[in-house]
Amino acid sequence: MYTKIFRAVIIGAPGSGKGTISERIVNTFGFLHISSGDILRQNIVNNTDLGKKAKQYIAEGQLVPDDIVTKTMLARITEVGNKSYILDGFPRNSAQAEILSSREQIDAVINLNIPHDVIIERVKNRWIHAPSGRVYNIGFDDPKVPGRDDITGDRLTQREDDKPEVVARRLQLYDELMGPVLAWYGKRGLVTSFKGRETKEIWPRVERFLKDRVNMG
Ligand code: G5P
Ligand code: MG
Repeated sequence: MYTKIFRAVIIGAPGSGKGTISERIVNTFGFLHISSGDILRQNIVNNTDLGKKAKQYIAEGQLVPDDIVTKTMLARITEVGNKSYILDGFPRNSAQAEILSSREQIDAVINLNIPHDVIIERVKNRWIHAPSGRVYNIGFDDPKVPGRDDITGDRLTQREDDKPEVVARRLQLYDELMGPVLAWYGKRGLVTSFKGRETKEIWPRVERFLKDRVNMG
């Protein structure tokens, strides 16, 4: 058991490995993973009002309007209550960062710094099981049976926003909007950056970083 609640934000470009690293944090430290993209995609699969509103923005690589996402994410954080968590995909711009900081005390910002050429190659090979959100990658994290989800055997699909032209837009938007957010957290001494080309070199450093900070009860 961890005695202190630890609230972390993970930041990184599309395809930088936020989901992959978060999953390892969940398995090693027992944090909850709160991913705005996963929540939005789940709502699209379930065809909820939120899903219907978000679908087109996501397909085009644009941000879903702030008010909708912020409301959803703050509600999820409230629901989680007093538990350690890792926030992935939120905040996504300065307005969201300010609202979050007015509500929550963030302990650390983990910044994944992966070169764009690596990212472009990775997302071409990303396959997902949309109903569950499970993610695979050909050559890195292959499904047991090619093209099929490990658990259900359902056919895998590619994310609508992983088309090359949409990825280019997402990367550009990321640089534009997240530069100021990183600077804002940086000024408060919260950012630790992890630079590299592969998760296998990044993860041990993130694990060490958290082990040094998270109090073990
Ligand atoms: P998301 O869902 O937040 P992005 O664009 O921030 O999407 P994404 O694409 O989910 O981020 P990731 O989680 O950083 O990427 O990366 P990942 O899935 O872990 O890894 C990418 C792939 O590489 C995977 O297939 C993985 O298996 C593989 N991989 C990992 N490590 C390695 C490695 O070492 N080697 C190799 N070969 N492969 C590896 O947001 C989506 C959309 O939702 C909306 C927006 O429209 C956004 O575009 N949205 C919001 N809108 C407004 N405000 C918000 N706060 C919003 N949040 C989401
Ligand atoms: Mg992700």
